[in-house]
Amino acid sequence: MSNRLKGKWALVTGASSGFGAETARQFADMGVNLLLGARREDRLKQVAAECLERGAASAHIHKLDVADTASVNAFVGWAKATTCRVDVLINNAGGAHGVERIEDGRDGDWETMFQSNALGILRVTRAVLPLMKPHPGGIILNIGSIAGRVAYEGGSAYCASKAAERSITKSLRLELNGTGLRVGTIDPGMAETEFSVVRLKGDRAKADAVYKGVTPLSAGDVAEAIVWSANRPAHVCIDEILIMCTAQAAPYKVHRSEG
Ligand code: NDP
Ligand code: 8X3
Repeated sequence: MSNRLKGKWALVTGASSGFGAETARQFADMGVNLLLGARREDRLKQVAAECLERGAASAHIHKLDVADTASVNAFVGWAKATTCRVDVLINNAGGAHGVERIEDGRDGDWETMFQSNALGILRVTRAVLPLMKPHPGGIILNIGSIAGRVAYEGGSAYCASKAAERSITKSLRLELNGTGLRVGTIDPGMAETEFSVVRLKGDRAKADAVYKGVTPLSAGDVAEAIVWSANRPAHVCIDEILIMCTAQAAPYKVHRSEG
């Protein structure tokens, strides 16, 4: 496979674990310069060290809370002081909080999901675009979910926040038409990361049960789809990828083996 990413600058949000960390590692394998953000700086440091070992051209980290405009602007100001360009933006930061039905839902959970999964993408994209527009051929990939396409019980706010991601991606694709910048969404189904531990408020046993009897996607599987999309030639835009493990045919249709 041709490596069109060597020496390019990639900014990854939510790079401290899961898809974001693995995407950073796979970009590192291709000799990319990395700008990595998340709230847990200790974890970012660890990921950056691994990326340098794996061949990243450079790996820079800075604290980022995508739910806070001031934090996003400070992060992008730092990125601008580090480099004059961003070629690849991966809007990955986010997650789910709670599995309650609407009648039992909590304001805090709903607000957190919309802040990170929907408004976070808007904030980060607005701030980063000036670093991308002078460089046609760049790409913005937002991380959506099967949940943004199919609603399920107990997922109302999460599904809605990912449906918002889908609409934001489509609007951005239209707005950037003619600039040479590409825009797409990568929509995974169930993948074993810290996602379920976060969603289930740290209950590890319940989180493990989500994947019982299934071989779910790994962070590596999803990162491969992200990196492959980013590595297409400049005239090719992968608008969307829906990626699920073989055992999952829909959010609520998962075949589990016994034992
Ligand atoms: P993880 O929990 O492993 O990773 C989530 C990442 O997002 C962490 O790096 C976390 O960093 C970061 N993050 C969360 N909130 C914020 C915030 N406010 N500001 C900055 N960073 C933030 O889960 P995944 O890797 O699975 O999730 C990544 C994305 O993929 C999410 O958008 C999720 O909704 C989506 N997704 C996940 C699926 C799955 O089944 N795993 C399937 C489909 C989509 P930190 O806490 O350090 O800030
Ligand atoms: C995460 C996948 O099916 O839990 O976005 O909503 S699912």
